[in-house]
Amino acid sequence: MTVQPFVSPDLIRQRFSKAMSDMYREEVPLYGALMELVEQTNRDVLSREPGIASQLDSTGEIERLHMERHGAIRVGTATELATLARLFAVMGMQPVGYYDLTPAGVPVHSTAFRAVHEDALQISPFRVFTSLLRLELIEDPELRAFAESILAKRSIFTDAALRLIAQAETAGRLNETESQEFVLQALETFRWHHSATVTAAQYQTLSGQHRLIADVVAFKGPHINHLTPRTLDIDIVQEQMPAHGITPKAVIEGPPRRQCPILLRQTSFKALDEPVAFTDQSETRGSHSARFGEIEQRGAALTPKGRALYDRLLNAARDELGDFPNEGNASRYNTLMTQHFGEFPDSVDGMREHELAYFRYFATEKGLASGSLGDASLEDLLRNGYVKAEPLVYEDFLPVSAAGIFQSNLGDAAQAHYGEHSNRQAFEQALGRSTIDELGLYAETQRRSIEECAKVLGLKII
Ligand code: OOG
Ligand code: NI
Repeated sequence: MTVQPFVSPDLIRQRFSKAMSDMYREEVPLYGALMELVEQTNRDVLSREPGIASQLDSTGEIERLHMERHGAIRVGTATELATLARLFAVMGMQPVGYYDLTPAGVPVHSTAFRAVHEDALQISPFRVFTSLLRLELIEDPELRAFAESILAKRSIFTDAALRLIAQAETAGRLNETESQEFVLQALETFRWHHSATVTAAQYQTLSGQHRLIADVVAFKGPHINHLTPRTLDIDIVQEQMPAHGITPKAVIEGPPRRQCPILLRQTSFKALDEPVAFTDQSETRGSHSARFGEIEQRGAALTPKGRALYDRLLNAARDELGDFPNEGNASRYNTLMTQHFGEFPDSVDGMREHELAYFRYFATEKGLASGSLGDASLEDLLRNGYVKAEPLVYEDFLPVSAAGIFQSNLGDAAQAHYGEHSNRQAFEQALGRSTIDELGLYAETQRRSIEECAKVLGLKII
């Protein structure tokens, strides 16, 4: 008997991300059209702007760009969330961050499953924004009990997936055959189902409470609701979407356009109406809209100070707008954002000087060729061109933007008022573990890059 080699969790994640993308492209052809538009735009940007190309080259991001994407799902129970955490762990994905969407009228709280080390992110940066429905926010006790009973009956994982998760946990890893089977079985959880688990009337009642509740409760599983490729110029994609038969949402979420991109900018196209069969129908005579398309542009991860500045400027622009951004006020919103963000330094040096962003430091050719450098400080090394700083890419999400993405797909009618209900503790209890603080991860990556510079330049400390 030949012994099969084990497959690393990073490689399983890379394969899973590809399998998911292939499945979604087949199910939602507009996603394929969007991917082509993004690929073309990225090619154009790289050939037009050699500065961006060489920056992405030096950080290694150029190699992950074509496979970079995130998805999103919504689950209904604590057990579903906890089992998902175990499934994602097989692929080296940990829950990072806590997002409360209730202030924006969406009855969920969320985390992002993703790889946490820069080396692992380099192999596959695949992330899944995962939301847990907060049934306790349904006011009508009868409806809440009904939703709970429907959810209690479903099992969103195949038996083989559960067996392979348990095996990966006991053995510590999976071999080649098991990994291939795992990818196929895990994919089943995210598949779209044309048949609902409730009658047409029950669907209407759930949807009447909140469209999101119907989306989670009325189906067999947490269908992936979008997959998002990463573009190097989101304004171009936004502008060109209509010519490709894709209608974008009114505004791009996140910071305005800048020389030095920060955090995350996102736009999406509206969810499609898709035929479904309710349990009292023999054919697909009903319809449900859940699945949409989104694109993102990623920039620098911000320090707590940078993030506080971002939040302040975003809130100031939104307060001045006086309403949610929409078709009618989009151009005023963009103007206000640009005006307010004039206060945010827009250069690598400016952001470093004010400690607004995290950076990765790389020894330069000059540094490597320089022989003994004595006791140089990081600032000395930078000034003399022995080391260079590149902004560390933001790997996470933004709650206000996420709410905007949810809302553009749920329609304005879906805006409910839940007040402030942040409950990280309840979320983590459901998850079965704590979520990881993303800021700590960025600080560690930055520190490791400084240590690496010290090592290759032969310095004890910098
Ligand atoms: C998730 C929406 C949030 C993002 O990229 O911020 C999101 C959802 O609709 O389930 O995907
Ligand atoms: Ni998204």
